[in-house]
Amino acid sequence: MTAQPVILAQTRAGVRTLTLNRPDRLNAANDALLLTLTEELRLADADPAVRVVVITGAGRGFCAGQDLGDVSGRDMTFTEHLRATYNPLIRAIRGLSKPVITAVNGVAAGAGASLALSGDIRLWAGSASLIEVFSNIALVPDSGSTWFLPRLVGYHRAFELMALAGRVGAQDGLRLGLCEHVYPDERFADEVQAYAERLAARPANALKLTKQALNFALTTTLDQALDREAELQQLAGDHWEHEEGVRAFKEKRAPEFVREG
Ligand code: LHQ
Repeated sequence: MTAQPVILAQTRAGVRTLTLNRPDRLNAANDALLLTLTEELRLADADPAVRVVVITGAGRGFCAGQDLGDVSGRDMTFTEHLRATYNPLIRAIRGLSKPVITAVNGVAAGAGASLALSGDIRLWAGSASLIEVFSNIALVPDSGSTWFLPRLVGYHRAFELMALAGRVGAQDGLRLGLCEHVYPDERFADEVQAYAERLAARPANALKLTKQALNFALTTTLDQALDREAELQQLAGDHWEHEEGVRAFKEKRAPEFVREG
């Protein structure tokens, strides 16, 4: 019997979809899944045919966090394990030069919740939910949850969600700003693909620089953000996409930001 790949990958219309594929464990993460996903992100970043990356889960779950039945990480300390697997994954997503959509098709728990929050765009199915489940097993939130969540909901709501490990359903997720859109389960995959294709038609260089600018601004002063904007605007303004955008505006037509080669 051939083992199932832990990550399924396919590209359609400039959209690279990476599917966590351990559905009988709600896509709980083992080292193979984490390392393969990180490597797939590196490949997607380097592939000019890929303009947007989608991360989603197979079956009824998105990702239930660390596989608690998998002891392969336990020859390392917790610190070593996080530094070797989860941290490079979250850094790869935040540092990717292309937009990453986390398409949360079901429950996202523990490090799976961190993964769900790490996308540039977060789309949830109606049956999706998020649980900062760590305190149920007396652990500290990791894989970026302590950074993402208070920035989205403030310290106090973040602390409550972490301390009580409450389940946030899709409508509350939308209200709290944990996702941008919620789509019905039966249309979810199609809606995600359509959204991703819309993003793929946008100016890739400008989006890459926008991501850089926002990531920088999130941890800096207004003064420094203004300086960085001025530098990045030069890079955007010197790019053919800008010329095309202005020409299209003057010619009263839609800009064409996708070029072969
Ligand atoms: C699972 C898991 C799972 C294995 C469901 N593992 N099998 C980083 C580095 C180092 C160390 C530690 O941690 C970390 C970061 C972390 O992520 S810590 C947090 C680890 N995750 C959890 O504690 C979540 C545990 N799972 C749950 O609380 C529930 O399964 C949730 C709330 C996610 C979903 O509940 P249900 O929808 O009721 O599903 P279920 O519990 O029936 O799960 C379905 C199956 O998936 C079941 O297996 P079975 O053979 O009985 O059908 C579960 O055992 C399995 N599963 N999560 N993390």
